[in-house]
Amino acid sequence: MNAEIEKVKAEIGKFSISSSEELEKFRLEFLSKKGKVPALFVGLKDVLPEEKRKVGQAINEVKVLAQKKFDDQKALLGNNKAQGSGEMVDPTLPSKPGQVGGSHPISIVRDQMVKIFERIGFNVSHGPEIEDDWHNFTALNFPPDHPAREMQDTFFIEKDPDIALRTHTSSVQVRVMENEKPPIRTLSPGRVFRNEAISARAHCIFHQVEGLYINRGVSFVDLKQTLYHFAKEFFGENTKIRLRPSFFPFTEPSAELDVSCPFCNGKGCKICKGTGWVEIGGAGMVDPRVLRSSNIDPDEYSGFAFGMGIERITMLKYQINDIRLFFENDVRFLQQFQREI
Ligand code: FA5
Repeated sequence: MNAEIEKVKAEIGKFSISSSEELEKFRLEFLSKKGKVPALFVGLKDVLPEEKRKVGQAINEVKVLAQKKFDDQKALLGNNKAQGSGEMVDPTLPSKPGQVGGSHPISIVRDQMVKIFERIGFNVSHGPEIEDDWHNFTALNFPPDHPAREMQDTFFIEKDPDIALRTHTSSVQVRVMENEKPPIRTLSPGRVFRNEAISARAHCIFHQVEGLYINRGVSFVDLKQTLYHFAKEFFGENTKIRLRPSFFPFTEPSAELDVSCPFCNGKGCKICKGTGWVEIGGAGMVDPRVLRSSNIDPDEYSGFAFGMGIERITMLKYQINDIRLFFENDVRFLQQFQREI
C-alpha cells in the first residue's frame, strides 16, 4: 500500500498543467470519484487495523497535495485568462523591452547645427527666455518707440519696465558681449516667441540659432565663408548661398541668407516657389553702436552675427510641409526621426 501511495504522489508531482484542458485531465485522473486518490481510500479497507491510522494519514496528505496543485493551477490559469493571453506565465523570463523614446527632430537638427559650428571654434551660450527690454531691443539698437520693434511682434509679460518673452536669440549676443572680452566666437540656440498668427510656415513659438564672432579685423568675407561652410556641411557639398541686402537694427550691412534649394539643386520647384533659393536666416556685421553699448571698442574690434530658424531648416531637411507638426507631439510623426551618428 505504501508503494502505491508513493507512486500516486510522484505522478501528481510530475503532472504538467499549462492549459485548462490539462487541468481537467488532472482532476479526472486524481480527484474525481473514480480517480487515483479516492482509489487509495478504497484500498484502506485491506490495511491491517493497527496500520490503518498511519496509512490513512499518508493518503490524506496525498489528497491535500493533489487538491492544492489543482487549486493553484486553476488560479494561475484564471489570472492569465483575465490578462487575455490564456497562456502560462513564466515569472523567471526577462521582461520584454519597453518602448524607448527618441529625440525631437528640432533637437536633432539643433545639435547637428551646433556640432558644425563647434568644429570651427564656436562655443555655446544660453540666455533667459524671459528678457528685459535692454537685452531684447535697446542694446541691439532698437530705440524706444522705433518702428523696427514692430518687425517682431512681442508677448509682453510686464510693462514699464518692459519684460517680455524674447523674440530672438540675439538677446544672448548682448549678454555674452557684456560678460566676455573679445575674441568672442559663440553660438546660442534657443526658443523664441512672437505674437504671430500660426500657419503652415510660421509659429508663435519657434527656435533659432544665433552666431556671433567678434575679433580684430573681422570682415564680411569671414561672415560669408562661415555661412557657406555651414550650408555645405549641413545641406551637402554642392549647396550654394546667396546674401540679399536687408535690414536689421543691430547689423550694418545686413543680409537675408538664402541657400540653393536642397530639393531641386537650384533648378526651381514647388518648395522654392520656382526661384531655386530658400531663405534660412538673417545676418550682418555687428553695428558699431551695438558693440559700444556692450563696452566693446568698435575702433578696435569688429564682428559678424547671424540668426537662423531651426524649424525652417528642419522642414527643408526632412521635406516637412507644416511647421505645426513639430508641436503636436504625435508619436507617429516623431518616430520617423533618428539621430545620425
Ligand atoms: C531675426 O530674428 C534676427 N535676430 C536674425 C539675425 C541675427 C540677423 C543676427 C542678423 C544678425 P528674423 O526675424 O528674420 O531675424 O528671423 C530669423 C529666422 O527665424 C527666419 O529666417 C526664419 O527662419 C525664422 N523665423 C522667423 N519668424 C518665424 C516664425 N514665425 N516661425 C518660424 N520661424 C521663424
